[in-house]
Amino acid sequence: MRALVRGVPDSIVAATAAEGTAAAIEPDRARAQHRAYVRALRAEGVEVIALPADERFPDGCFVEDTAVVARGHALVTPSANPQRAGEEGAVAEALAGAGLVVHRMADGVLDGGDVLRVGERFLVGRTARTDAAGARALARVFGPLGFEVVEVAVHSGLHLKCVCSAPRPELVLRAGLPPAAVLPAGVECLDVPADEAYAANAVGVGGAILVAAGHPGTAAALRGRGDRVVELDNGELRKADGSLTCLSILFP
Ligand code: CIR
Repeated sequence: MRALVRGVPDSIVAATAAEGTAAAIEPDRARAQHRAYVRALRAEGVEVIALPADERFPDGCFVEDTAVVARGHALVTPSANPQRAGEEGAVAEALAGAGLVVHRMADGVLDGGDVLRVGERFLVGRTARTDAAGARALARVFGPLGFEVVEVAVHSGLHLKCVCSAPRPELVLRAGLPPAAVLPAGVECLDVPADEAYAANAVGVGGAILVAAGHPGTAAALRGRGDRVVELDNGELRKADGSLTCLSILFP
């Protein structure tokens, strides 16, 4: 497995944050948390491709939003957030350098944080960041590669994956969404405790699941099922509405 990540700039204090909390970020602490995330990926055998921080992009470390990757192809996705315009340039170059076929969108917007891959299906959240044209672009690129694209209405929050993830292909961790009806047969849902919605965003790598620290119910539920859980403090990046999946683009 490989992971593309991007460093945390000092300008992260100007990152977009719904609650206006980014200004309270301590960049050095955020960088330390980001380094711990990268160390955890490496510890699970992931080869990390690290782009340097770019001060022009306060939200740049949240690389997940800039591309969707599967089966050797990458769809590079422009953001509806004007402050994030241009982030995708260096990401596209790096993905092409890693040997992926890179596709661009002719129109529309999409954030990777709205795209949940579950097996051969992409669930795409319709949010302020992802429109119908974005969802169509996803289907255009990944349909011929064997994927089905299913839209999911998201009525609150930034992205679909703020409340769910698929840390293993047959396991969806969720806090409300997605509805079970949109999941492929054989996929199991694990609902996180009501007061641990943030922990529904977890990363499966190697033999482990990376979970945001401070969510003991979620960690215990996963451990109880036999999963190895690595807890990571993501508190500074969370102040900019970041979660764990958003810090990397994972591909074989
Ligand atoms: C933004 O508003 O775009 C960033 N501050 C946070 C992006 C988080 N992305 C993600 O969870 N996929």
